[in-house]
Amino acid sequence: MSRLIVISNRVSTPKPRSAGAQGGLAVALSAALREYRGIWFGWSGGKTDEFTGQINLHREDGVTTATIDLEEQDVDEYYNGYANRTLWPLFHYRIDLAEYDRSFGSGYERVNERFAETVTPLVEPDDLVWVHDYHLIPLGQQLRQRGLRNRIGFFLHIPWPPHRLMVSLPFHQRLVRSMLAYDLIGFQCAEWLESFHHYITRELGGTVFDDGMIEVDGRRVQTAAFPIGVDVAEFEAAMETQDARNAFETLKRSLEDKKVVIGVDRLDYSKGIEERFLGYRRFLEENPDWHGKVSLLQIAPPSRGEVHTYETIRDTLDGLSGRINGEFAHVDWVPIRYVNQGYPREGLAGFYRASDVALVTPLRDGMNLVAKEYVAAQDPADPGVLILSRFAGAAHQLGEAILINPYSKDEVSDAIRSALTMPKAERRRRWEALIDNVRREDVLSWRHAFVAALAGDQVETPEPEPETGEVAV
Ligand code: GDG
Repeated sequence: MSRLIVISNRVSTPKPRSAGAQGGLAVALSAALREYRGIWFGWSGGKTDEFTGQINLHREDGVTTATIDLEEQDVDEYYNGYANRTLWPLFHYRIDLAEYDRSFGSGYERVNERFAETVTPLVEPDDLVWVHDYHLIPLGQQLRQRGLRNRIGFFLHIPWPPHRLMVSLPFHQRLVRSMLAYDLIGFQCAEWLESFHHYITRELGGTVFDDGMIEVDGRRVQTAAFPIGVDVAEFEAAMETQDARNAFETLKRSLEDKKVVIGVDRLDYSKGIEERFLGYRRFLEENPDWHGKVSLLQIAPPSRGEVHTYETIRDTLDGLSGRINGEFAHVDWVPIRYVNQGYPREGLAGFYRASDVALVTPLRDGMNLVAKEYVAAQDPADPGVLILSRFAGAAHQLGEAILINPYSKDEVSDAIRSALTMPKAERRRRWEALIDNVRREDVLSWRHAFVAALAGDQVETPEPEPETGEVAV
C-alpha cells in the first residue's frame, strides 16, 4: 500500500483527550492518519522570526506529524488575511465580508511556496499526496513545479461558491487554473461540485464529462463529491465514558424537567447563530405556553480571534442573548444559556445526549459535523430531533431532519415547536433513517473513497440530489 502524505494548514498533534474546539478537519484526519502509514504535514500554529524551513517531526498515538513555524507576516497575510478574510467569506457566499488586499494574495502564494518547498523532500515516488482545504488551493501546482509526479488530490471542506460570486475574486482564473495540477478534486456534496463545474465550463471553456472528469486545455482532472462523516465508533466510545455521563447528569439536573435545545458551533458568522437566536426569540414570542419549560443551550467556543469580523459577531451575540434573556427570563428561568467556551469531546457527547432538540442552522456550510455527532449521540429508544439548515452540505444526506431555511425566523420558530412536540414514534422513525446514513457514510468510508479514487480506482458518480426545498416540519 502506498504511503499517504496529508497536507493541511494546521496539524493538530493527536491527543488522548482534546479539550476545546477542535475543528472538524482535525477530528476527521487524526483518525485517518492512524490507518495509513505516512505523514501529516502543516503549520504548527507557532511563529518564528525568520522562516528557515525547519521541520519538527513528532510521532504520537500512531501518527507522524511534520510541522513548520511561520513568520508573523505569513500568518497575517496568508492565514488571517487571504484564507480567513478573503476566501472564507467568499466561499460562504458572503462577498459583503470578503476583503481583497494585494498583500493577502502575495502572502498566500508565498506560504504555499514555503509549504511546497519544505514538504517536497519528504515525499517518496510512490506516495499519495492529499492536500486539504482552501488555505492550500495552489499547493498542487507548486508541488508539480518542484518535480513531484505523484498522484496528488485536493479536498475542499467548505462550499464552492456559485460562478457569479467566484468571479468577484481578483485573479480568480489564476487560482482555479492552479487546481488543474491535481489528479483528483473532491467536494463535500453535489451542489458545490456543480458550482465548480459551472465555473469550469463557463469561465474556462472546459468540458465536464458524465463521470465527473473535467478537461481544460487538454488537461484532465477527476472531480467528485465525497461527503465527510463522523467517526461513529469513536463517538460511541466517548459516550461510554464517565465524563460523558457526568456532563449528561449535570445538564439534566440543572434543567429539572425542562426541555433543552442545543446549538454547538465555532463562533463564526457562517454558522447562523444570530439568526438562530432571532428564530428562538420568535418562538418565545409566539409560544408563551413554552415559557419556563425550555432552554436554548448555545455552546460557541471563540475561533479566529485575530480577525476583526469575529470580534463583531461576538459582540452581536453577547448583546442579543442578553436582550432576549432580559425580555423573557423569570427569576427561576433563563431562556438562553450562552456559553463562550469549548468542552472536551466526552462532555459534548453527554450534552448532545441530554438535549431534546439540536438546532443546526448554518447560513452556508460545507458539510457540518455537529449535525451528525448529535445523531450519533442519541438514545435509540428515545432520540432527540435534529433541526437542520437546508444550506448545510449535510442536508443532502440527512433529509429526515426537520429541514429549514435559517434566514426565516418563522420557519425556525415552527420547527422548534414541531420538534418539541413530536411524538416518540415519529422521532424514532426519523432518527433511524438519520443514524443509518451517519453510520453508512462515516469518516472511514469518506477517506476510503477519496484515497481509492486518488489511487486511480473507479470513482462512483454521485446520485442526483433530491430536492431539499420543502420544509419537512
Ligand atoms: C469545516 C467546515 C465541515 C465545536 N465545539 C466544540 C467542539 N466542536 C467540534 C464539533 C465538530 C467540529 O468542532 C466542528 O465541525 P463542523 O463540521 O461543524 O464545522 P467547521 O469547524 O466549520 O468545519 C464544515 C468540516 O470542516 C469537516 O469537513 O463539516 O462544513 O466548515 O466536530 O464537535 N469540539 C470540542 N469542544 C467544543 O466545545 N471538543
